[in-house]
Amino acid sequence: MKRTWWKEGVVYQIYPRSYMDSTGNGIGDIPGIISKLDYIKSLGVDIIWLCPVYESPNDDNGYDISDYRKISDEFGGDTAFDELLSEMHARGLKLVMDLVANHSSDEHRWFEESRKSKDSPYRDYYFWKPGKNGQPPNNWTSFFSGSTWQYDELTDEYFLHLFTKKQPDLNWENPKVRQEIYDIMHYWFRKGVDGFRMDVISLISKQLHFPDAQNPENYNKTINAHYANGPRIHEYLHEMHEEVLSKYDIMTVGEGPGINLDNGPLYVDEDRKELHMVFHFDHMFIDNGPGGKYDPIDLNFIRFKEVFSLWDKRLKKQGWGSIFLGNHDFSRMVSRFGNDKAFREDSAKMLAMLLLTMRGTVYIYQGDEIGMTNVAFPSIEEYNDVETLNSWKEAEANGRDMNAFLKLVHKQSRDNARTPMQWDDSVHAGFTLAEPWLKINPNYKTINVASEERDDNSILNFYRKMIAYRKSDDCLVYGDYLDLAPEDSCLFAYARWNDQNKYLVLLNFSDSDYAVPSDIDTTGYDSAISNMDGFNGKILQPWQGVVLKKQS
Ligand code: TEU
Repeated sequence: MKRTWWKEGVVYQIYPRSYMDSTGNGIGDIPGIISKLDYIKSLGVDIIWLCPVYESPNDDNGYDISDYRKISDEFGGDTAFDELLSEMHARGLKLVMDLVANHSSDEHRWFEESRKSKDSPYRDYYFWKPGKNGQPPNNWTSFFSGSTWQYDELTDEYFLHLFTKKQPDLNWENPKVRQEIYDIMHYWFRKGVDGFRMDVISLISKQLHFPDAQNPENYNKTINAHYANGPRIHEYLHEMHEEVLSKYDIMTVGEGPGINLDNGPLYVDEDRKELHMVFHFDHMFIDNGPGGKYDPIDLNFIRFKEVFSLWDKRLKKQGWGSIFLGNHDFSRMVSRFGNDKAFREDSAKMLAMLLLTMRGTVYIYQGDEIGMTNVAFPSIEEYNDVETLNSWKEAEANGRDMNAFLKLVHKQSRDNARTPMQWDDSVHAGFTLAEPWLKINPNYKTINVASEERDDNSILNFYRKMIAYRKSDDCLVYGDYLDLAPEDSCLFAYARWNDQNKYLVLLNFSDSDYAVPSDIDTTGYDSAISNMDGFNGKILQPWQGVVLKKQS
């Protein structure tokens, strides 16, 4: 297994709108991030992944880019970005940007030109099709509700948008489009950026005959059958590798629906020369029913563990994994996988133990290091996320019980992860002096960075301890992994080992004491780190995690 900085590094993800506002307009910005770099460094992380900061009309908060070479003025513009990069490098932190290349904004110059006429030299930068009997070209539905086709009167054709109608899909079949994207990547790499997280990269190659979906109501099936892993995806990524990625010492992590155990290695197998890592969603979509996230099912813990084991096994010889339990698109990790009521602190710490003892590169989402939780705004008016708002409209149109749907919004909305960072207990949580763009979670009076800084036993200080612990032995990064109790309904128990060391990790995912099964032999091990005091080798307290290290 080849050793590299991006395998050993711990990544901290920032959603810039919600991190820190320096100007007093209620919106987080880059100077705000710069003012928090010492805090970020103090966590012990090595890499920051910054969600999009480019110029954008913000229909989807930056995932709709109107100029790929310009940093949005709202975030501080190019000057602020250059300063961020140099301040980060001065502290030994690397910067990974978000590359959103499946689609642009409809306000990008390419699209504005493309719309103008069927003969525009930019027409083929996007997918334009005539309708069928006054209807869209096919029955595909967008990730964010409604048809994926938007009619445009000017030329009497429809254009494709897998996300909102302000996010038209780029046509990667067109070599000029690919070259444009490669040039943009060179531009940022030459500036010194250390990598890209590639947004929905699994969707860039399309099925050009645009077949109707057979089961449009089963959204996951449709994604796999028609949207993801198109026929030329690996050809494009290999080309991107040859033209751009191979020329720099950078890291890449591709994101995407439809990335699964069968095709995952095709993206990340080192010999294939495509990407370094992918974000798959097998554990993140685990509570989605056939109709998607607003048709939820109970979390199956055995399946949850199995996802980690299967992916580890699949990638151990052919690539490298990404370990994460939350990001800006999902509800808060402690609310989903832990217990954010009676055991918030314990379970948040235990989940940190899971993240930081798995094989793969670890990604920590802002706010998880202080145990931030889901929010439950009393009315839909207080939500901002376009996915949430569109799902709401669709549910209304379908005559669903809207009180029940509001409860689903509380559970599933992406805004759970987007409420501003809770820095202290002052007004607006120290995030801004103005009215914030999205309301602060009312629990900021008790859950905030300042109070956790003062408490040696806080979640924050536990994260620092756990990150340092992971880094104390690269067995925890590269060492082998085996689930020791895959059928156990409460316990996640696994071994990590290499030629020098061996660890047992025992995590009690329940609200009760739990006896370690007798076939897990802990003799000859010392308790090395735990999220709470006291472990007698036999009984784990509710949400207790322990890492045991074999005596040498
Ligand atoms: O997300 C891709 C994606 O798969 C999401 O649509 C996901 O299914 C959904 O958010 C789960 O609720 C990426 C970005 O991370 C997301 O923020 C963007 O909205 C989206 O792409 C479009 O660029």
